[in-house]
This record gives sequence, C-alpha cells and structure tokens, in this order.
Amino acid sequence: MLLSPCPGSDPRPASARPRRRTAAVAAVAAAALTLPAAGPAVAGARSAGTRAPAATAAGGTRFGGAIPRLQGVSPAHRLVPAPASVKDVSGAGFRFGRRTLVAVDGGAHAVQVARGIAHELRTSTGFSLRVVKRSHAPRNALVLRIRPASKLPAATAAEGYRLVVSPTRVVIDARAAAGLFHGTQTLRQLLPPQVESHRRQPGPWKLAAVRITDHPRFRYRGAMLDVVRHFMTVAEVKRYIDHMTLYKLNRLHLHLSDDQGWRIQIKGWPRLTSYGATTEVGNGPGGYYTQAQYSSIVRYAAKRFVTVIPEIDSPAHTNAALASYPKLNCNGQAPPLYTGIEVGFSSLCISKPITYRFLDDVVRQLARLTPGPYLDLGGDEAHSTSHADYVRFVQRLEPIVRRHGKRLLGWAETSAAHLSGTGLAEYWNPATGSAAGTETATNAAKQGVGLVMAPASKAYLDMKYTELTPMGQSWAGIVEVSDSYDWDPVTFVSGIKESDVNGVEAPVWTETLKDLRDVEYMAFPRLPGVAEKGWSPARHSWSEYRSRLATQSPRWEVMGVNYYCSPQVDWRYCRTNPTAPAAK
Ligand code: TNX
Repeated sequence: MLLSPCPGSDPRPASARPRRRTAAVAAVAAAALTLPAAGPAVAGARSAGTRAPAATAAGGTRFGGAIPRLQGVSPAHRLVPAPASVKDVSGAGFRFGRRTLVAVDGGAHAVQVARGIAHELRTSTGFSLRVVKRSHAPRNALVLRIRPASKLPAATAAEGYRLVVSPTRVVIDARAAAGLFHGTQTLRQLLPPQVESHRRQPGPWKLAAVRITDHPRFRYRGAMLDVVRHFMTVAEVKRYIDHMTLYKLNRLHLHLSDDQGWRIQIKGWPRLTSYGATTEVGNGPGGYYTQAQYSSIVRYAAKRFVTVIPEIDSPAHTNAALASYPKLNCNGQAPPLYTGIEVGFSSLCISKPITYRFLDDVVRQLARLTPGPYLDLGGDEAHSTSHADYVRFVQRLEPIVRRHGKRLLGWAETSAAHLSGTGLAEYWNPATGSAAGTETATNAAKQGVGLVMAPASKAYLDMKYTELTPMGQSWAGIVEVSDSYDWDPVTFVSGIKESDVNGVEAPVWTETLKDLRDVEYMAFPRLPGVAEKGWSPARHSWSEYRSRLATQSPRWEVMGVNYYCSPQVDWRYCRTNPTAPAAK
C-alpha cells in the first residue's frame, strides 16, 4: 500500500516522494471502459414503482423486484446516524392521512422547517398537509415545537431534538430550528422509502410508535466536494447538499481552487475565471461560479442548516491562479494551464507583497459572501515551498483571515506554524496511533486549534472500495465500507482527547470522478458512515451498523442515487442490471 507523504513530516525531497497521481491516470482510463456495478441511468430520476423479478442472494441481499417499503423494520434498526436514544413503544403508531396537519409553534425558522417537510411529504403522499401556527398540539398532526431548555433533556443543545410518535400525533420538540430540522430528517427515515419520490405514491404512510431523544456527538460534521478537478454545476452541488442533510451533516467544505482550475469569481481579478477556470482534469471545459451563484449555494445550504466553508488552497495547488496572473510568480512568468493530476509542484511567491494583496482581495470578497465563521486557505502538500517559507506564509495568512472577521480552517500541516487558537485544522494523513505524520494533529491540539478528523484511509470517499472499483484512487488504501466505518475520531491518533476534536469530514476528490453521478457512487454507502461517526455515540459496532445501513438502499433507489452495492452488507434492495454512467 502506498501511503501519501505528509509535507510537514516527510524528510524526502519532492522528487523522491511517491508519485501517486500517475496510478490514478490509469484509473481514469479504466473508468471510461468499465461500468459501476449499480445505478439507475439518470441521477435524479425517481422511479419508486420499478418492478423486475426479485431474487435473494445467499447472504440475504434482495436483488431487483419492487422497492421494499420497510414496514415492520423498527426505528432502532433503520436509522442512520443512530440516535442517542431510541425506545420502541408498544401499541399503535401514527398514520399520515388526507387531513393530517403540520402544526408549528416557534419563530420564522421553525415555520420554514415546517414548510420544508410539508412540501417534501406532499409530493409523494399527495396529501395537502396544511401548515398551521398553533401553541397547542392538535390531533392528527405532525407537531414541531421550539421548547425552552428546561423542558428538554440537557444534552439536546442547539442541534438536538425529541421525537415522539403516538397514535394521535407525531411531536418533534427542539430548542432551536436546527434541532427541528434534524428531527424531520429522522422522520423521513421512519417513513417508507417511497416518501422520497418526486411522484405521487400509494400509501399507507405509517410510522411505528417510538420515543427518540437525540443530539450530535460533534459540532462539525462535514462533507468536502472538490469542484476543481472536475467542475460540478450549481444544481449538482445542491443535490449533494440534499444528500448530506438526510444524514445530518452540517458543513459543506467547497474546494474552489487548485492547479487545474479556479472556480469562483473574484472582482478585480477577471482572468482567474476568464482563463483560469477554463480547464479541468482531462479535456473538459471547466467552469466557475459567479458570486451570485455561490451565494445561491450558500442560501440553499443555510435553509437546510448547512454552513458553507469555501476553500482557496494555498500556497500550493495554485497553478490556475499562477497561470492567470504572471505577477503572482516569483519569476514573473505564467506557467501553462494544467489538466493532469500531479500535486505539489506549484506555489504562490512567498516573498512578494502582491501575493498577500491578492489573498487579501480574495479573502475579503469570500468573507462578505460567506455567513459562516470559517474560511479555508488550504495549506496541504506544499512540496515546492521550504519549511521556513511555509511557516512564514501561514503566519501571514491567518491575520488576513482574522482581519476580515473570520477564522482560519487549514489542512493540519498548518499547525507547524504558530496559530492563534481560534481556527480549525483538518487532519487527513492516513498515519494512525503515534506514527510519523500524526504530529500535525497533536501540534494543532497543543495550540488549542480544533481538529476536524478526515483520515484518508477512512474518510476519503475517492478511495476505491476494491481493486476493481472502476474509478477512484488507492494511495491511502483500498477502503471497503467496513474499513471506512471502523474507526473512532478521537482514538485514531494517540494523544488526542475528545475535547480536541470538533468533528469529522468526508472529502471527495474528483481527479477520477467526472460528475455528481460518479461522486454519488463513491459517497454511497460510505458518506452515511462518516456522518454516523460525527453524530452518534461511539458505542456502535460495524456488525450492528451494517444491518441499519442495509435499510438505506431502497431510499437511495427511490432518490435516483447512484450507489455501490457492497457485498459486505445484506442489502434490503440492490439492482441487478448495471447501467452505464450518464455522459455529462
Ligand atoms: C491529497 S488530502 C490531496 C488532494 C488530492 C487527494 C486525492 C489533501 C489535503 N490533498 O490534493 O486530490 O489527495 O486523494
């Protein structure tokens, strides 16, 4: 297995380090020839009623046939991420019907959550589900209430909720609208998967009686999308946000610049987008978001309680910017645009004042467009920058971010610099325990910089599932579904305490993934597992999780999500007919 070098700890010169990208080129070529093992022809086509002859494999996976309704699968056996507490209640549950109301007691954000879930349920059930404001809980209603802290378990905090299903009503109580929202996502998973359909489906729409109290283990539960190596449209990004919310992820880290392209409009620097955005890996046309488009992603995310964190990678991963503006290069000469998949060859000019004026412009504009507290300035794989220059650079970078009212998020290598202790460091090196490389995590913790755990050998969704996976890379290992679930964000690196960890993130790098359909194939089923690492108590084991995970595939099928039917899971549903990935 070829492990990625960590720039902070790898003493070898760049030329002696493993060149992992070359292997991936072959994977791209293979991806063009081989088809993924599962997936409907058109992402987004919701065909809940598809019928084909069913068959059951020895392991229990059900292939083809009608998509199961999961009736009789109890709440404790179907929810991902697992709630903090689920108590099955004996007796009848609740049944949505033509006259069911959605009653809300709370401010504007609570009303928005009520409207959102009513809208989703209307489409598939065909019921009118009128939204009404009520301070008491009517019968035959889904009731959403903002409650004072004293009326809820102490751990509920800002994102937790209590969900009680009884024959007369479903009540979701929370301290804040975010908690109500997460409660409605649990509700989705308690209903038959057909509720995800864009077309009206036959009922019944029944829920088992249950009492759930729930809150997240970590505050930061992220997904990272690389929209550079292959550009993703605004609609694709929004669809990915939808996928995140079903699993209670709340941070979208958008990797917006790299060697192969610059993807966000920056006023005063037009060539970044008129020239630097015109490429991607291979021969594709690239693309970028105008500031208005970026804002529309931010708003779409915010409505779903997801905070966007934009990343402008620096000082390395900057060839697109260097190609667009000769003055950003130490020698004043622009390199050509780049469409390959090597890393670590580019660097902003550490000693030129223009570098910091450029970054100040970019940071100022992104800070204005981004309501969340964090801006990510990268800091990974700076192989052509000396260690001293790298440290100097990061120490100039953080004050720029702070001056514009934000906190610095960086890859964990940034912890080699002296940091203010207000930011976050994202740990990605696959090293475990106390192996070389883990000091990026311990150095961050020592400085009071919170850790976001994204170890590549567990959380990188672009790693292949098996040698035969037709896309993806393998420099951090071959990562089957159980491998990506089997770790703990606190104990992965020794010397780290629970309070050092802000949360987890699942990055998807897109060197070998050409569109969202490919991204889905790598994210499902692993993304829900990383989400569970971020949300659920540490006690869950793979053997218990895999049976809950098995109940998710019928839902993905209805949603038109492309997914990998891993043989490690006895799926409730799996397609038999592999189909070609849709051409972009
Ligand atoms: C490493 S992880 C990178 C990315 C690549 C990824 C591919 C990190 C901080 N840098 O530039 O896209 O590997 O798996």
